[in-house]
Amino acid sequence: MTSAALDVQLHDLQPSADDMLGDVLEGLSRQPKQLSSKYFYDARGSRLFERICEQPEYYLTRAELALMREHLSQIADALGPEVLLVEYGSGSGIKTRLLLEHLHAPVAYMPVEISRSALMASVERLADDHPSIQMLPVCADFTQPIELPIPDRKQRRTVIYFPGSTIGNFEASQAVRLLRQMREEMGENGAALVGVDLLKDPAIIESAYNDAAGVTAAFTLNMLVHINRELGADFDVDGFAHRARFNPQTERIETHIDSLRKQDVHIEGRAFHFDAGESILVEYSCKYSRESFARLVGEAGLRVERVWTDPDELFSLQYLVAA
Ligand code: AVJ
Repeated sequence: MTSAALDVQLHDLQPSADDMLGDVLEGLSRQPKQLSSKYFYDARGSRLFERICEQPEYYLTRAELALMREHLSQIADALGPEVLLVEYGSGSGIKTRLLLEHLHAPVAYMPVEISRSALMASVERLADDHPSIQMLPVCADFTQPIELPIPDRKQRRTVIYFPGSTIGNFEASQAVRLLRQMREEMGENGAALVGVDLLKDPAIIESAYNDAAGVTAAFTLNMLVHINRELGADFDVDGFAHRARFNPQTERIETHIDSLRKQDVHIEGRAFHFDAGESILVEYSCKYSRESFARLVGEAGLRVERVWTDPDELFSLQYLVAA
């Protein structure tokens, strides 16, 4: 069997395996309790996230795809020919495919992803369909500064692609840090293409994180299932509930896991007490106006060159260059 995927060279920066036990013990010792949203994503969590994207209330994915389909030729023209496309996270397929198919002679596709298996799976799917685009998978934590490998053919410009409103998971100060790092990695002549969910009627936003079928609730509580399996904890999942509310002051969805009763949870011989109603903060999903995102970007030494949106202005794709 011959396959383009077999020739793909992995650029392994050997990201330090995250210390899940240390992290979880520390987060549950805080007041209020807090756990990182990265612990949603075991195999089941990733499947549940894909199902969230299909729920009628979760407009983000549909709106982002719609705006891309509508504006692809403009997007490709803005990026220009012979780009090195660097993606933060491994391309979940369809959006990345759309871009690669419409870009003008891209020199290489470089997903940066901490999970070696997710990284290689995504590249293998793309390699056979795009034999003329060099696949340069980088195993690394994209939140840390990285030295990008050099493609065989020299790029005219480096473009960092960060779709899906993942930027919304970062608090403002962290988001600025990440944008500054993007500016470093893309260079003076580079650009970034960032998917950003827009502020809108809070009822629409809240329902996206509280779908009627309960998929988001299952996704949220799966974090406890994941921690039980990975760390031998004894969370009684039925004793907790998902709660996602839009905070109008901070303009973000704040997702919590609430304890339904007074209870204790044990991890590695340590006990963590929960009062009835006590919660664990597990995720922020920040929403931006065009103005508030432009301000954020400005703090990172970037400026917004173009914004594409879907017809209902639910979601935006922001094209950023050095200020
Ligand atoms: C993948 C981070 C963009 O915040 O909307 C979806 C994750 N959480 N439903 C988001 C998520 C609950 C999602 N991001």
